[in-house]
Amino acid sequence: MRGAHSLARNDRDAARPAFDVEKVRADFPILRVMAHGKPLVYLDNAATSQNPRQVIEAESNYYATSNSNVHRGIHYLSERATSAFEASRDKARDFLHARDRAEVIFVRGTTEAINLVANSFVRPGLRAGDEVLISTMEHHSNIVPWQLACEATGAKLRVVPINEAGEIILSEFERLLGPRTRFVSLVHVSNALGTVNPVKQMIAMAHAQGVPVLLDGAQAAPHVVLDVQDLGCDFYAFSGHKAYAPTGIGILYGRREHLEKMPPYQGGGDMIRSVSFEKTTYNDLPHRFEAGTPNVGGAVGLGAAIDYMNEIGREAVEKHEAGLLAYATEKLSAVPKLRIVGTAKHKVAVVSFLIDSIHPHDMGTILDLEGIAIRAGHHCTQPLMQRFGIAATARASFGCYNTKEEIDALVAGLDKVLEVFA
Ligand code: C6P
Repeated sequence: MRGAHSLARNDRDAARPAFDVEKVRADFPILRVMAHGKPLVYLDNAATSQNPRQVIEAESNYYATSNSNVHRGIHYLSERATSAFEASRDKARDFLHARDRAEVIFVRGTTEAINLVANSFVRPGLRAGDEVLISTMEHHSNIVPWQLACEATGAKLRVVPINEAGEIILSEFERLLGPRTRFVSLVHVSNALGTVNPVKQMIAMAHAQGVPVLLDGAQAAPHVVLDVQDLGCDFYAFSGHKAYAPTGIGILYGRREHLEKMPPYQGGGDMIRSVSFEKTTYNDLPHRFEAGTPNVGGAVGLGAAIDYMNEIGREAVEKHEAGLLAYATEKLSAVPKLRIVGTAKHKVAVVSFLIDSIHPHDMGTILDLEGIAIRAGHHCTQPLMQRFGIAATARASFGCYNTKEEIDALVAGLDKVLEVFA
């Protein structure tokens, strides 16, 4: 993912002061919360990351000075709201390195983005016997929309297997990409394992067979420098709330040539050009896919989160998080009876683990009393859990503000877990 885009970013990184995690932590008011009387150790960033004050202030400032509906009014506030909303679209375009702002659609999050593509791009062309290809490590959001589309059309859902480390088996992907494959939908980074998939290579393989590809970028967006043109994907989806932005806002990127051919997903205000009872004509891209009043405040917050990530330096954060992953892997591996689930060569800072037969929910509860927030459960990846013959894992997932001291706190918390279950 290196091009002129990244070079410009490298220049910006060189001019920036060195990454200072304490300075970053000071930007996140919630990190000062005491949980059960203990300093909060927030290690559930894959579920939802926290917002820096720059994002909270941008959103609150929007409501204090500009709140209005967008694209509709001709008054002062409406113009301010519209320009703030559209400025965030431009930031999202730069963040993804999309060619054209018309390719950037505001949605509620990854789930809505995938459903939009399943219903509007894939389903109308699916016939009985056609195939949609996904992988074993998909989140339910990237399984169920395809099952619904397949059930409605008689198409088949095919699933690429993974190895014990939690990596997609590329030879199987190649084998499953057949003449009936109509669409491929893949997770860029696994939420449950942390695996970074070789998506650029997989997209090239799919395109060689003429098959378009969607990437579920929910877990990649906050951690990996993105360039949708370099990746070559047809669609890319992510949620703001996992990337230091508010909940209820996300982005669907789609190549213009696809979006132009797609029927609207939802009907309503703003997505039309003219309406009569006889015939309705639709608005231009991207508004055609943004029916109804959007989450303007959320979009403003997402724009501020993108500014924030750029300001602290995306490459610097990647490096910081790689250090956390290496440290967490080493320290957790030394905990007696602990087994890491997901040991791919390329991972982001997500560590799923099991300790003996202790239920992950019990671990989560004991850690919570120590002020440590992790996630325990199937992580909305039940088929992946089945692949490993388990029902759930405990998962620590890290963000730009986490520290090695917090990993030490997690390990100390796990010692308590072991004591309780001794
Ligand atoms: N994963 C987790 O704790 P939404 O809910 O639409 O913002 O994101 C859904 C989603 C889609 N794909 C991946 C890879 C995801 O990780 C998620 C959300 C959270 O892992 C909640 S289950």
